[in-house]
Amino acid sequence: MTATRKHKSKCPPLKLPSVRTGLSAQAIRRDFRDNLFFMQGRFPAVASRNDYYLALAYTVRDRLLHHWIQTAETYRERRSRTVCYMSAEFLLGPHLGANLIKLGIYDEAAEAVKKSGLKLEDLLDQEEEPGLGNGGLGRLAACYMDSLATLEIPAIGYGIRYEFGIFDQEIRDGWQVEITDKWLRLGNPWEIPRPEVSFEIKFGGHTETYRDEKNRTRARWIPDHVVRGVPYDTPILGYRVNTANFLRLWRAEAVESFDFRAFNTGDYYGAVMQKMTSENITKVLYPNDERPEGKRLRLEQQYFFVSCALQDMIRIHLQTAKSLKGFHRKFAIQLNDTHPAVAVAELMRLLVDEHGLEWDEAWEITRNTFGYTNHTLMPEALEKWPLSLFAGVLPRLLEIIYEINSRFLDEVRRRYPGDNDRIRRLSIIDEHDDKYVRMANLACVGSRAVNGVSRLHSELVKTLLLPNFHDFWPEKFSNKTNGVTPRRFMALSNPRLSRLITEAIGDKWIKQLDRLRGLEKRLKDKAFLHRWEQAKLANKRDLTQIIQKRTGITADPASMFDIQAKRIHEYKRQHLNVLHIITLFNRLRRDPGTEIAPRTFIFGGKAAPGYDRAKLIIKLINSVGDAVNSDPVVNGRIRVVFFPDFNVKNAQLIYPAADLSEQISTAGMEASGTGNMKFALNGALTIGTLDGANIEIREQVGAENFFLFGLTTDEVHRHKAEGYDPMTVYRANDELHEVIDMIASGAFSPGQRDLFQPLVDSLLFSDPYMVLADYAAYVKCQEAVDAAYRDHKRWTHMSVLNVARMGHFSSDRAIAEYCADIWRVKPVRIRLHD
Ligand code: F58
Repeated sequence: MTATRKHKSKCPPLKLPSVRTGLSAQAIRRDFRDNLFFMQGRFPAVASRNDYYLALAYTVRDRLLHHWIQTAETYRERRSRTVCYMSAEFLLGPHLGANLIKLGIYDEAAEAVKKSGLKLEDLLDQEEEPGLGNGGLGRLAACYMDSLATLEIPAIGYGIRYEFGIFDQEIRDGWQVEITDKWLRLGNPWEIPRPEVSFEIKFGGHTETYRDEKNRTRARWIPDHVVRGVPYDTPILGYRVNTANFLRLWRAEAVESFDFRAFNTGDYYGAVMQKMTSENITKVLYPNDERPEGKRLRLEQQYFFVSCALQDMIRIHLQTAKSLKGFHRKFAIQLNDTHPAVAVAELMRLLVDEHGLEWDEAWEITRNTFGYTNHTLMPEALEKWPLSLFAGVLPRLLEIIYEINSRFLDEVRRRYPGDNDRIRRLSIIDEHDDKYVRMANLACVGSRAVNGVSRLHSELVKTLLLPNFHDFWPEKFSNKTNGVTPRRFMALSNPRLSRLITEAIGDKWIKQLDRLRGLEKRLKDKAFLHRWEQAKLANKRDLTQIIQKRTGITADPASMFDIQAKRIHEYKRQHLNVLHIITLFNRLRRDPGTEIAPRTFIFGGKAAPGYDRAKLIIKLINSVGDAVNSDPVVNGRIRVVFFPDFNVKNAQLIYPAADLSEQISTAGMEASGTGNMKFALNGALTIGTLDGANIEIREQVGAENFFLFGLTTDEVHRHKAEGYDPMTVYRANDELHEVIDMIASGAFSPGQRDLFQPLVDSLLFSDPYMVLADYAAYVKCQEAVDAAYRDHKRWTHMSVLNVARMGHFSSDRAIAEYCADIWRVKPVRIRLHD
């Protein structure tokens, strides 16, 4: 029985005003002022905007804690089965606005701060977002945490508390410049450190065997270095429910006893160094597209957070259970790609070495605990660790992986006697040239379920990526098409459209996105359609102002906003978009009377710091922009904008203002995409290839409401097999020829003729992403887009239909599928008592 209830039974409850939990504007205002005083130690005359932001954030956090404590208590009493989402990245975005929406107190908070002479928007803007992820994979983890809480599923997110998240991007002279992200500089009111729940993590050293008290041979790991993992918890509230789950991120610290050893020998600086190296583990997020090989620190990061998380889960389990036998019934762990896959071996180590279970029993638990989600087919992104590196950092884990592998390969041999090639392909150890640990193989062997993130991708996982595993365990494989949260990406970021939708169909759509279908009944309602257009226009006006402020470029809100915002990568083909822009540029200059709908081409996205060609694409976009934006003949009919620093906060401004969403990856290369969903949900139409979730989006919204072009996955593969020659395509298409020649001749790089040569050469001599092959179809499809946009009524109609039919792409639907098919977990209703 809880302390509060004990208290209640003894004496009647005190009639206290709901300090720290009240939801009225008045209660919020009172606590806001209190927090300014007691948390920030400020009075209004000297308080900074950040003080006010923090005071409001604490006011909201108090309300979250109320939910959180009730949730934790209920889960504990009920011994609820819990989902643990393990991910090296959580790209959360700012918390304040999202929490206000979820608590249903956005307007009340706005009123409360207004009474203090402040604007809620300014305080929201003050929040530095936690950029603890690179892109889609990290953002998906954040959307899933939101949906888990909203669906009232007991869940914990486990990850890394990077001190420096993804870099901030500035554009100087058209080039990307990376600036260190310092998200913690002004404090983080959303996290609560829990130093009392910390764990020690071993690294390096060697192993030895010994005999235990039952005379069993056991292994012991003697590390040469131990690091402490300290958790920082961030509550994750569900939408209009009482559930508050949490994200537990681990920070690395030095272990004192090790410091003492150095101190005792008088090695003061050695001790300080030890502290610094320990803390390094969680210093910085690795940007993607850097090959994992040789990245010792990254392997250390992965093992560090995974071991902390598993030790924490064991601790939680043993609070209410006598043994670890039922661990897999208490927890379902999802591995967000292979970054946490070392967990398979670590759980075995903890169960066998630390908790004395027999191998078979431990393996039964382990392989019934994990699920593995794959997010990429790109061979260079498949994680593998050189054996020597792995052995040096995690010697005991490597022994365990060998044992898992040897037992697994015995099973394979029994099923396919003499098939040594198959054994080589399935082995967790790659012995081709250098030796590696293949993390995807470890994840497959150690998981009950393996899934891809769109229908096409899940098929390709079965047929191309892991065909041998699919042969061996077909029942393990399934598809879970991604989804996005309508709370952040509609209700919060697009209040105009959200209000209109709510007026038309009520507000249940925010939790049951399928209800958007109700909008189809409004297709003949002229007033509604007019307001739809007005909402989009107002969003575009807002974005125009921001663009002006951040880039100096004046965009016309009446022009079509054609947007490609995502990481810069050759497979995503931002350069195909650029080739189209140059084509239009040439057409307008050749024939100044050419009639087109005015367009603003907007790009956003970061390139990995070490990915030179992606950085060159950014420079090309800006250089073409300079030429186009200043051309008197073009005269503003097309404009090009590179919006710097695409992150969650900026994304929330960009999606609502889009007319056209560019989803133009080479077929078979984008696992799913989630930006495609966010754009469409906000009323943009898509121009896209048959790739990732585009295929399902097109099916849902109707082929007639989607601009399709380009080769299919099969065609891409066939072309490549038949010896695709981009030069032939270049020679055969006059416009393409002209565009490429301009780039090559320095038309966009005056004084630096060869600047873009690496890009041109790659397109002409190999073109692995089939940019030239898809060029003509893309340009033609863009003509259809132009015609559709000029018919405003038709466009609006298509826009409404897109939104109305996007319900399937809610992360609530995706999470419900994971719950039913993989995790087998049920909701737990939380009741709030005062
Ligand atoms: C993305 N992967 C996929 N990886 O590219 C995208 O199609 C999909 O929609 C999304 O996952 C969610 O399923 C992705 O974002 C990374 O950023 C990795 C981070 C760690 C290093 C390697 C890339």
